[in-house]
Amino acid sequence: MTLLMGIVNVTPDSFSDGGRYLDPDAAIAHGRELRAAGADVLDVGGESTRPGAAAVGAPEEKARVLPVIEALAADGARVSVDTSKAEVADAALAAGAEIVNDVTALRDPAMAALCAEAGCGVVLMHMKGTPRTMQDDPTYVDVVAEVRGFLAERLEAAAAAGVDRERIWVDPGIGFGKAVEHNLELIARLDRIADLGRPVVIGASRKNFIGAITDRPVDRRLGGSIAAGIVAASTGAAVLRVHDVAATVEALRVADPILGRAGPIAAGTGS
Ligand code: HH2
Repeated sequence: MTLLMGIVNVTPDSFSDGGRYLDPDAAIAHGRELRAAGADVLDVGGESTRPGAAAVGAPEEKARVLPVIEALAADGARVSVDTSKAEVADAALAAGAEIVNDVTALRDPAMAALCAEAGCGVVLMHMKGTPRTMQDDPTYVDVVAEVRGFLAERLEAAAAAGVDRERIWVDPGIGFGKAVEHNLELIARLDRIADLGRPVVIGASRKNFIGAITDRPVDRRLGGSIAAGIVAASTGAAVLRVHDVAATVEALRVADPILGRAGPIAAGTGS
């Protein structure tokens, strides 16, 4: 089965849902809703990575994510923390998170050492440049080869730092220093990322390339998000990071058996 990572953004400025779940109770309720809808992992983040977002200090980021992670982990949810700060990751793991989702791919040696020591799961993501600069005319000779090469190098670096390779997922970083055609090419050729031998995560949900193609604002990109996610599952993604869990679960209930990935087909009368 294709796994789903449900997004819980505890931020005032995330690109699609900034400010909606800044209150911890609202974020916890949202996480519970996503889990009830079928999310396998809840990805809790306290700092937006959208181009131009304000930087957040570790104390503020911790204050945002820790109560949410604690409550969701206490429910028995599998939680990942979306952070590139070792201090935040450390506290999040102590609060019950099991996975560190680092959009900078453990480039901070302190983060690599922490993940090795904790024995947690890790998501390594590709980003060209920094969130501030990444969308300033990104260029590649061969985007798939370049992203694959980066992820291969980061996999080796993480393993060399002592992170268990079996606990690593890789992510080409849709929208992180990529023009529309780069995102499309990556999604089309996930087989070349999957051949690194680790599960591939894709975060296409509601992103700008979908808006650029469909001419829809961020709150009307569900159809495009489902299309990108399902195509990604068919080309090699094992995990979809999404905002709209219920609709994606429904789409995967049809797509997974076609891809030969499903358990038994249940529910519905088939009429
Ligand atoms: N995308 C975002 C944030 N974290 N992590 C992974 N592994 N892959 C992604 O594609 C990814 C990610 C950006 O999306 P979102 O969290 O909705 O927005 P923001 O960064 O503005 O909070």
